[in-house]
Amino acid sequence: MADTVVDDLLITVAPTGAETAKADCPDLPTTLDELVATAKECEAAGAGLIHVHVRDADHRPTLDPGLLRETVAALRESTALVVQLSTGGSVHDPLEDRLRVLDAAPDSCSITLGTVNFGDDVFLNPWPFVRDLHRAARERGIAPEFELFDLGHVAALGRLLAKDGLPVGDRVHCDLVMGVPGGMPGTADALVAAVAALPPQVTSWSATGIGRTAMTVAMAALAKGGHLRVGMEDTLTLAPGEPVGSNRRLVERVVTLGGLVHRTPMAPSRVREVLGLAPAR
Ligand code: KMH
Ligand code: ZN
Repeated sequence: MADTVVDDLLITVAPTGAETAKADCPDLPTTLDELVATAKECEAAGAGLIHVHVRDADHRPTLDPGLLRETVAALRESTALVVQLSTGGSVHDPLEDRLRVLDAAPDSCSITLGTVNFGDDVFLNPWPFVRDLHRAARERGIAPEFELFDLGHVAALGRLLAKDGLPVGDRVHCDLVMGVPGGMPGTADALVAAVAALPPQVTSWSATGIGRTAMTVAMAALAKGGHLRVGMEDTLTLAPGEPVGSNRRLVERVVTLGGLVHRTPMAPSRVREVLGLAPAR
């Protein structure tokens, strides 16, 4: 894929994730009130899409269907952000529960294109499960974001689209998740290789670098015309020893970075168009 000239910038915020314990990071938004407050701040700062993992009353990751629905409703009530629910959950979640996430009817859902070692754990994504999620998302009018942790996942995306067709709205949006121990490294070289291998059906892509790879990946993605995902799911420090404090600061940092190359944050209404979704009601 040749470098693309892109004027606007889709900023996804992934505020919570499933891996960090509240006790280790009290700033992590784990309650619904904290999540909504973060979402509002990040929208005001320039985010257009929110990638959501939900926590229970003990701040532990959960895929509880009622909580997922409540969360989607609360985010829609208080923000215009495109709401993406994670179907990745935590490495401990059963596949059936992860498929059931779609019942909460988010605008978008993540779909990871293959199994990957994830630190000391395994993030399980067997091929039939990937196909089931892709089919179910299309049937329900949910726009997928294909999560690519490895070059093999990039190839698998091409295979999925060739076999099972395009998502709703005929748009294909994917996110390169780089720097997970077990996946592709968060380097400019790896990003260039992954972008070059994206299947031709891809209409937009973003990238995120885990931990200390965040800025390297962000700069490489901007240089290649990509969009960005940031948030405390992926990055907990602004610099070694300097906690981020809030998701807003991570969004503000990439708004500034994008501004240096004349990229303007996309409003949620524009993100809906990019993902092939109807305008919000
Ligand atoms: N929590 C990771 C095991 C996703 O949200 O789809 C998987 C993950 C990917 O975060
Ligand atoms: Zn996630």
